[in-house]
Amino acid sequence: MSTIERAEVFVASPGRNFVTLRITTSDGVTGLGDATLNGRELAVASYLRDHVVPLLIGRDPARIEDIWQFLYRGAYWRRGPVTMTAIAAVDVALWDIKGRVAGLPVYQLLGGRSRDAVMVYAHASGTDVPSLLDDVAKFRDLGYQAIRAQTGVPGLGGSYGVRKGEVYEPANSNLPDEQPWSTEAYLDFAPTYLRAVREKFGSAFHLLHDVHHRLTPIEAARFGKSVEDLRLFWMEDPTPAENQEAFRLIRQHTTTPIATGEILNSIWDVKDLITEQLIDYVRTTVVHAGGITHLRRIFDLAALYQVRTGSHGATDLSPISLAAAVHVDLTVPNFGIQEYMPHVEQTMQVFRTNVTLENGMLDLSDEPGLGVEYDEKAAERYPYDPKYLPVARRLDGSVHDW
Ligand code: KDG
Ligand code: MG
Repeated sequence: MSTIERAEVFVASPGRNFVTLRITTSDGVTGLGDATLNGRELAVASYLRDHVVPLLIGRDPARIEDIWQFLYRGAYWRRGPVTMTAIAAVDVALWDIKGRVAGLPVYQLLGGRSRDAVMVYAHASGTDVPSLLDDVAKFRDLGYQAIRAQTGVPGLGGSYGVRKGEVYEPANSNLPDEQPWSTEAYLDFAPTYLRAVREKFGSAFHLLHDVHHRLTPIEAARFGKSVEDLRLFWMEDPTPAENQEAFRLIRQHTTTPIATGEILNSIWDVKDLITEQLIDYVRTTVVHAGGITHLRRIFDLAALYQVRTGSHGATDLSPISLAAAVHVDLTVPNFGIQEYMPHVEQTMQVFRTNVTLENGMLDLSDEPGLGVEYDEKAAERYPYDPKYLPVARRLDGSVHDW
């Protein structure tokens, strides 16, 4: 029987920080898992190195479900982003190994294709309305069928979701960058720029918007109502995810579809949102919600309630996670959309993948496993570079949700 012989954790910063797990079996087969938790990378690296790797050595890599249960139930202290990201890295690496051993891409092991390719949404942003409209035009001309629109709010420096240069990188500072926030200004401004996008481009593509946990339930209800005629594909994270009752109130007031889940980590975190049909899209990911094994479970539950998938896919998810997401997205019956932001060149020197983008759709070729290689030597050129995500403060100086 083949056993797990080695599990190594790499922390590197090829363009941004990534934590990568590589599991090697006694037959010399390797599998890769992403363990990146933006701004808290070393917590997951230590969880893996100090508490998980010793448990893996000698186990049968084919027993993915059993290893998942062992790491989850066996830890006693359950859930949470650090634990679930560490378990995800192991799970994804084991699916990679299973595919390589079988000589099949992971999506074949998951039941094969339900679709030919995976629709993604691009991130258009600007510092003001004209620059946002130029950016939207750029993505439309590149063939994207869905575009998320964000701009800074006038009079407030810096806001989530706005790119500086080619890539959006929110973890931008050695200590948190404290950014001002005014809900009143946002609520006045955001509907006007979303309207400007529809007025200029019509309904030629799906339009998305991320509220990034900034509103109270009644504010979110008002926002959703005020943009109903714009037919958003979704409004994302209207309120902080902890208060799930909030979604009930929002639902009572608006038909704008709701997406949430990028910071939720388990099926228990999304159970009520799904079973009470309080959301339309669940945004949990392979990397932060326990890997392929657990994400499939969440998506199957969602399918029962006509909730579709819309996995998080910002650049702080490594190319391993993007590939794993595409394998899952290709197979699940209730796929909705996949978030996609291209990684920078340094990142792609370290992670080589077979994921392709054409007409706003992702696909991958039939290499066994996930189809990703990690170049350890190249990664050594990019040492860890600690960075924090920003913190938002209201204009009176008090802390707001970022
Ligand atoms: O690390 C935080 C980012 O992944 C997050 O701010 C991006 O909200 C985000 C999104 O929808 O991509
Ligand atoms: Mg988001």
